[in-house]
Amino acid sequence: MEGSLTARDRVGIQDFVLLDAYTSETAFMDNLRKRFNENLIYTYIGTLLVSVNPYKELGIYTKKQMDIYMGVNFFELPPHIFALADNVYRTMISETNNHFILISGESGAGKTEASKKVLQFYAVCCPSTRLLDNVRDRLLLSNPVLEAFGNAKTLKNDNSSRFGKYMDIQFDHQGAAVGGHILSYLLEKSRVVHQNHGERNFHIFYQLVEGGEDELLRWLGLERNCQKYRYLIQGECAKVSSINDKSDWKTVQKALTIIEFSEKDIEHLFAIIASVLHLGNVHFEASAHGYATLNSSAELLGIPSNILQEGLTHRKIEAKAEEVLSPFTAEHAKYARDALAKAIYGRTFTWLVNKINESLVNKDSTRKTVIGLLDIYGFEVFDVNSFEQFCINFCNEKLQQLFIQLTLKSEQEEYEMEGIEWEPVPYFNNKIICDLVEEKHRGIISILDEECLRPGEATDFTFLEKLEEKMCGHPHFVTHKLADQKTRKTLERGDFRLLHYAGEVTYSVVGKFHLISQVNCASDLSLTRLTSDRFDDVMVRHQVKYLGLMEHLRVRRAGFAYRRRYEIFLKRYKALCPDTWPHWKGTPAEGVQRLIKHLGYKPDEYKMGRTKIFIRHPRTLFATEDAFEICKHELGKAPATSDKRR
Ligand code: AD9
Ligand code: MG
Repeated sequence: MEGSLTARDRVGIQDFVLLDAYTSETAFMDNLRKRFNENLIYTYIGTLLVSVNPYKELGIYTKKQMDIYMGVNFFELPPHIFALADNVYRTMISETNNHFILISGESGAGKTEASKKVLQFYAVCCPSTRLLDNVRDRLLLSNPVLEAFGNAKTLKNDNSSRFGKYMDIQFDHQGAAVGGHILSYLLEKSRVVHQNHGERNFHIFYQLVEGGEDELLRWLGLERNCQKYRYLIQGECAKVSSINDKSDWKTVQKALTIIEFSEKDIEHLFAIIASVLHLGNVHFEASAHGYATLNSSAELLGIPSNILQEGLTHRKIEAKAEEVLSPFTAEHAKYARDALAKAIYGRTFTWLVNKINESLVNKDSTRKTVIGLLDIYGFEVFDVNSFEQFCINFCNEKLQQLFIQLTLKSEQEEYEMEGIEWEPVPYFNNKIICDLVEEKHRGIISILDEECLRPGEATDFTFLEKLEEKMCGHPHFVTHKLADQKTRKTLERGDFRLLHYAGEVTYSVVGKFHLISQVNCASDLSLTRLTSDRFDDVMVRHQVKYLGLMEHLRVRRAGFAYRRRYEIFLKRYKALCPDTWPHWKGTPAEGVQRLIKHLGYKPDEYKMGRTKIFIRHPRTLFATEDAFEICKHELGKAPATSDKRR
């Protein structure tokens, strides 16, 4: 399909490993751009899939496409997320071990969409019975529910994940999906009470107000007007053209029913969501209106309103055997109100995930294997970055560390272990930044913990001073004092800067990392808005760099696309050589040597390790695999095996 020279020139190369100028970032970018212009958004680096977000429907995720990719050799068809999903699935079945798919990239890169495509592929392509159809539907429908409660419009993405999600899909020994489990991380609770300009609260609030039935809204004491609710209009963009809150509300309702939320559960759920909206409207002058909304909130939460009022406006001090109530200032009371709203929403989200998990439990206790899908929110840099960005970016830092461990590091270690001659490829190991954040007693988190244990004494600035004292001289930490020398960019007094693997981020400690209200001007918005049909050079280049794709390519290129233990390789292909068929008496390594000599492998195409054969290019293996298929077909004498790929 992409074989002829002209086609190659036009659509680029589908696997970067075959790129002639493989060390040049320009050639890498050219190839990505060429392919993108032909609507080819996927490219391989060996078994790693690189995807460029097209921001438009390409018609490449149909059932027909799924059928094309099902059970076909990974490198035989143009790169696709379905090829990756299929490859992982077949390998899981043939090797009966667990696998996971790690999706990485900046906010808006397409991680969540990719994870949904993988799930859809399994839902359609795995064998199923009537009983299991239930599990399949619930797995699929957990998505719109979690997205309604955990996603929001941000400046970067109209459907940005504001929590991390790890999903296990469990399969039985026949490969049917029999259950699942979801872990959620780091829900961005601060969004419930505050949104930056141009951003929204979680989708579910707008869905309820726009789409909720009249009767329901009446019962919840809500008006059909987002502008009436303080928590919904901080970003001044309650309406988003790409989002239809009304129809999304219907989808979520249907999904909740199929996941088997009872009517009571659903009632409670929306009573709590509405109570948060009412809470947001509580203000602390004793006006009649203020108390009315407080009463609505208390009623929906099922607590007496005087208790709620007291809790929001007073601090309880325990002195000797007595409890004394001391009144808050209005400012403190607002803080208490927002803290309560965040806590309520956070707990509701946890409850929701638990309920979904109950419905995904695999009732059959027989042995199962798992494919894990990790989709977290991407690396974030705003004008003002708070504790939440710090957590998100640290999470991405750890993910990058895992990626390095699994690809660059383990690949090179395997060559060493197998005694394969190898010129190590240098790469940036971000462990130094992970340590800076998480090291016991010395990392930023430990120092923050210590400071939090000194209430009354510790302030934002004592925290910053401690950081400066302990981190001084660290190559990835910049204080405002050193900012000029190191990066030539100044920092405010309450800031520190981390040089992350993905770029520099300045964090503000004011309010000890509390969210700082920030107003972005409208021009910032149009800068950040992404459009289809445009290959954004700067953005793509940045990600190629920070995901370490060039290093990855160098390791792959210098390395071997395929490796297999001698006994497994011999077992599969021994019918191709009269000396090894039907039985080989010598060692498996000798058998493989004899076999590949017979097949005509050239010396630069392979290497013999201690326990495995390493094959440089997929095409060598394809030729062997084709010969095997013909042999199996024509002679009917090949060993029986269900796995086409290996
Ligand atoms: V964030 O870190 O959660 O803010 P993601 O998850 O990386 O981010 P997402 O998958 O939500 O990004 O993609 C953003 C938008 O890009 C989607 O809403 C789609 O409009 C668009 N998108 C993403 N992938 C594809 C695709 N394969 N085809 C077409 C796509 N559009
Ligand atoms: Mg996402």
